[in-house]
Order: sequence, then C-alpha cells, then structure tokens
Amino acid sequence: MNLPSGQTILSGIQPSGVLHLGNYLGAIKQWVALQDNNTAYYCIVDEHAITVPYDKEKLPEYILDTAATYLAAGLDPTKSTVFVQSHVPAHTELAWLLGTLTPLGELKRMTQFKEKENKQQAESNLGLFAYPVLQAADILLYQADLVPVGEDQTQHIELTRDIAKRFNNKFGESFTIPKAYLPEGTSRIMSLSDPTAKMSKSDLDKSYIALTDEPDAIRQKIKSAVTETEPVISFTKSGPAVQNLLQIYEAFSQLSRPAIEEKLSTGGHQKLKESLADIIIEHLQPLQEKYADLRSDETALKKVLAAGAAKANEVASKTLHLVKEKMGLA
Ligand code: ATP
Ligand code: LTN
Repeated sequence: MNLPSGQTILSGIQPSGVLHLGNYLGAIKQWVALQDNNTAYYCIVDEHAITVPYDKEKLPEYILDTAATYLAAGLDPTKSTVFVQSHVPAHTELAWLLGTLTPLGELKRMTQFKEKENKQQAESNLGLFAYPVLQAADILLYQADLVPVGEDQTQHIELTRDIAKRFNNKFGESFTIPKAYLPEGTSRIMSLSDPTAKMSKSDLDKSYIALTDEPDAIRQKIKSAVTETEPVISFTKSGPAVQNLLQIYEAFSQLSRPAIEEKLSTGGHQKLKESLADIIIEHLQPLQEKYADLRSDETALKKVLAAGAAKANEVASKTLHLVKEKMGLA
C-alpha cells in the first residue's frame, strides 16, 4: 500500500464504550500507519458522545479507555497529537460559526442522524442534529488534508467539504478541502450476527469483537457468527457473511487472497472460523497487554492528553482567530 506523506491528518472516535474490530480495521490501523510521515491529530470526541443518552460517571472512564486503546494500538504521542475534543474550546466555537453556513436541508439528509433519531425520538436534541457541523469544525480547525475513517463517515466528510467550500467562496480562501481516506477491504466490517449491518458497539454483544475481548470470548463469538449454508470459501463466490469473515482474516494475515482461499477452502466453515479466531487472538494479544499496562496508570494517560491538548490548542486557536477575522468578528 502506498502511504501518503507530508499531509495533515485528523480523525476521531467517540468515547462511548469499548472499541471493536470495525473501529480498529476501519480507522485506528490507518491512523497508526499515517503517523510516521505526516502531521497527525487524533481526537477523542467527547462532545459528540454526549449527543445521545450517556452515563456521566462512565464518560471519564471511557475517555481514558479510548486514550489507552489509541496508544496500545500503536499511536505514539511523540509522533501524533492525541487529545480530548472538549479540552480544546475552539471546536465548539468554530462549530457555531460554521453552523451559520450549513443549510438545514443538508443536515436533515444525514444518514447517521436519521438512524440515531429513529432509535431515540424522545431524547433527540439539537446537538445530535448539529453533530456533523461539530465534526466539520474538528477537521477544518487543523486544515486536515486527509480524514482516515470507515465508510459510514464518508457522508459527513462530504458535508465538511461543502461547508469549507462555501466558507472559502463567501469569505475568501481559508480552509483546506479535506478528503476521506478509506482502507482497502476493511472500510465496512459487518456485524457477526447480521452481514447486512455494520459491526457496531451499540449492537448485541455477540455481533462484535471488542479489542479487549478475552481469547475464549473471541472463539465463542466467531464460532456463533452467522454464515451462509453453502460451504464455499471464496472472496468472490461466498455470500456476504463468509466474505466478511474472509476480509477480517485478510486484514490480519500477510497472505494474498488466492493463498488464503487455498489455505481455508477445505475444512468448511469450521476451519475458517477456527483459523480466524486464532489469527485475531494472536494479533490482539500484544495490544491487550499494552492496554492493561497503559490503563493502569491514569496519571500518565492524563499527562499525554494534556500535552496533546496544549499542542492542538495552539493550532486550533490560530485557525479560529483567522476565521473570526474573515467573518468580521475580530
Ligand atoms: P456505533 O457502532 O455505536 O455507531 P461506532 O462503532 O461506529 O459507533 P464511532 O465512534 O462512530 O464508532 O466510529 C469510529 C470510527 O470507526 C469511524 O471512523 C468509523 O467509520 C469507524 N467504524 C465504525 N464501525 C466500523 C465498521 N463496522 N467497519 C469499519 N469502520 C468502522
Ligand atoms: N462522527 C465520527 C466521529 C468523529 C470524527 C470527527 C471522525 C467526530 N469528529 C472528525 C473523523 C474526523 C463517528 O461517528 N465515527
């Protein structure tokens, strides 16, 4: 894979619970690869996480869990700026300013909003509706070129591009127009219990593999994963459930698709599932060991986040100042 270099990268994940294989293969794995030859900002988007009902006692824990996961997965605070969104006030301030340039019709079309709104009508709120504008602010504050995310986020990146273009047209060139950066093959990992839905932490426990799942839980979940009835094991000829399992296998193995098919084609679903569980467990083990270590030292984690926020604040407040000047607010 040809990795970009010399670019500014920004992405974020909500601290709303355990991270899963979809988050890792769709996003974090690319974040780690991109931190070497680029300027990278990785954010824990706590102000996004409070747009749905949440537990205020658990949120601070989830923020530290997420920070420890970022670092355990390989983010290096000497290479990447790792920080918490609410520690950098420019995010919400820019979101307000960008909101004045965002047509309601565009926000009403957002799939994530429609899905979450449907789930919790009584609890729906302005924050949930304005969520993509805050995401645009996250990205534009750092003048990001690339936003490494899973496929479900492309609509939000398109909206960010539209907002940035509208701002540039109206007030003069100010923002870099960002692009989504999707991984090959793993931009949409599907649920283990329903191959038509994306793997999601708000779904049934057995439908996703959490990065912190014990080996036994991983074996059990993969064993009970839905498969088609035909025994064929092929990247092109199998149904979506088996293709999803193969794709996860491919992401963790060094082998080509033909080599994987040859290795797994005899033995049916049982062999595929056993081999898949083995390779996931093997790859998650070092991450889990580092996670346990990092998570046990909250003082050290908070120090990393404070240093990250200080760096992020410097960049973000400069952009915000420029934007206010352009809008006649300075
Ligand atoms: P939820 O499942 O509760 O909706 P989530 O698991 O999608 O939340 P987010 O914080 O919304 O978690 O997503 C974090 C990142 O992980 C985003 O870049 C998103 O695109 C990516 N991602 C989430 N789920 C998947 C998936 N199943 N496959 C690939 N990428 C994913
Ligand atoms: N909306 C994203 C999380 C998110 C994000 C961002 C991703 C918030 N701000 C900025 C990339 C860039 C999600 O739900 N996965």
